[in-house]
Amino acid sequence: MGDNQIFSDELLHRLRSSRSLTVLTGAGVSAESGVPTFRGKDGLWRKFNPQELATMDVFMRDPQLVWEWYEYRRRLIQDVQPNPAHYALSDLEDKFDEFLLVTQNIDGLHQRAGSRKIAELHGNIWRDRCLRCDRVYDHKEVDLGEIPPKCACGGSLRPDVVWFGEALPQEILSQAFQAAQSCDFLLTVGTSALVQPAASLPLLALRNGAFVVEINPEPTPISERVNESIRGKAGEVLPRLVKRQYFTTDDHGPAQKNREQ
Ligand code: BV8
Ligand code: ZN
Repeated sequence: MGDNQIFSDELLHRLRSSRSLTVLTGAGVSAESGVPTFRGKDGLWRKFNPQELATMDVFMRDPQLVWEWYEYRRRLIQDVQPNPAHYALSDLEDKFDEFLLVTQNIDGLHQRAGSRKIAELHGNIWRDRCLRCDRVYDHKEVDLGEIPPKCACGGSLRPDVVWFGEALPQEILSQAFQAAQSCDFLLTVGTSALVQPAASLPLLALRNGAFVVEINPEPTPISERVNESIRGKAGEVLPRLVKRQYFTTDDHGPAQKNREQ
């Protein structure tokens, strides 16, 4: 399918003339890096009940079990690499007066692909946080000899991610809402649009008159409501969108950003 069949003239015109782009990503953006999604057929959550494990009360009752689950997930993703979807989004961020990449992902792959303007709604699996003094640690510096590991203050550490029933970090959430309310283009990629409050961001952008485009191989609850829903994989569609949007066919590719080798 040629590019011009995927991207309507209106989509390209609106993206080219946009001064403020907000992107929302979910687990589907990391799927082509080999990171299992939550609800997909290979879903991470097929084997476990995430509503259970990703909660404070299970952690308080059985910190060992929850720590083991996160260690299992860290081992799954420690050797994966960013994929073309991550790099395409990193290429986009300097092309708009205002840009914010709002991610639900906790794998840190956007940062490794060179993205800087990021709001991590659900935290980051490579950080741990003290339950007592809130000090945040780089997971690499945490001694797992004891589970749960201890903070210098003696408190127990937990993964620095947002569990079900927990509030999202206030300043990051308001940054994301602000971006959704003020952007003129919002791209939502690789998310099943089920988890709140992240899932309300595209609808907020629609209400503010932004042009909203979804990229997902499957339909989602918002597919009928966005301006355009593209049935495709992030790693295939995003690089073509970035190329089409900035360069006619005879231009060179986007300037190579300093990328992780
Ligand atoms: C809160 C971090 C309140 C941890 C996560 C009704 C009943 C019960 C609860 C609720 C309810 N309504 C709302 C709630 C609250 C709940 C919620 O939304 N539940 C849902 C399930 C109904 N939300 C919360 O609890 C949030 N907190 O509301 O607090 C509050 C307020 C004030 C004070 C106190 C409390 C907290 C939500 C955050 C939970 N943490 N993760 C961890 O990961 O261990 S959620 C988890 O789901 C991940 O963060 C993930 O990112 C997120 C969303 O999933 P997706 O990213 O969309 O991934 P998924 O697998 O679902 O979909 C992948 C998609 O990719 C698919 O559509 C697939 O088609 C597509 N895809 C596949 N391959 C590709 C692709 N796309 C493109 N390219 C490909 N190649
Ligand atoms: Zn502490």
